[in-house]
Amino acid sequence: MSQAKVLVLHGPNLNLLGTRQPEIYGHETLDDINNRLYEKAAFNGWEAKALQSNHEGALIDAIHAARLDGTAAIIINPAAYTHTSVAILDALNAFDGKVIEVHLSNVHKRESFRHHSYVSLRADGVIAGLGSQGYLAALDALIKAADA
Ligand code: CA2
Repeated sequence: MSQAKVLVLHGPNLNLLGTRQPEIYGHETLDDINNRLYEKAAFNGWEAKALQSNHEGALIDAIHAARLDGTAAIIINPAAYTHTSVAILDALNAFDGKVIEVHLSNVHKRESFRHHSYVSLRADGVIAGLGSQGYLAALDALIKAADA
């Protein structure tokens, strides 16, 4: 059987992880997080592919590609697009697999404009406030759900 594929999408500014605002977003870089996801996926017989983009359209294109290449699930931290992007919501609504939304910070403890998420209208699960551990928890949940 072919490996289950998971696409990990990181939205705008997350390329800066580990360089600024560690009190909110932690000390790890995006590469650190992606490498841990790749390792966990491989250990469990999954294939993870990560993409960060500062451009809404690039994230949408990646979601469209995932519809066609057998991707089983998407883990997405849409960053600021969480709170603004009907276009990313629409793209995710056209994807048939599982979707887990992850936020490093607890958006509900922050400014009120971060309390609303368009992506949550589609997400099967939402994890916020666990730092980089949230991505691993999301992958863990997907693997366990597929094994169940
Ligand atoms: O908590 C999260 O993961 C967020 O998705 C992060 C977004 C923010 O707009 C969301 O409300 C919550 C911001 C990502 C910015 O990342 C940076 C990382 C390091 C330095 C500066 C920005």
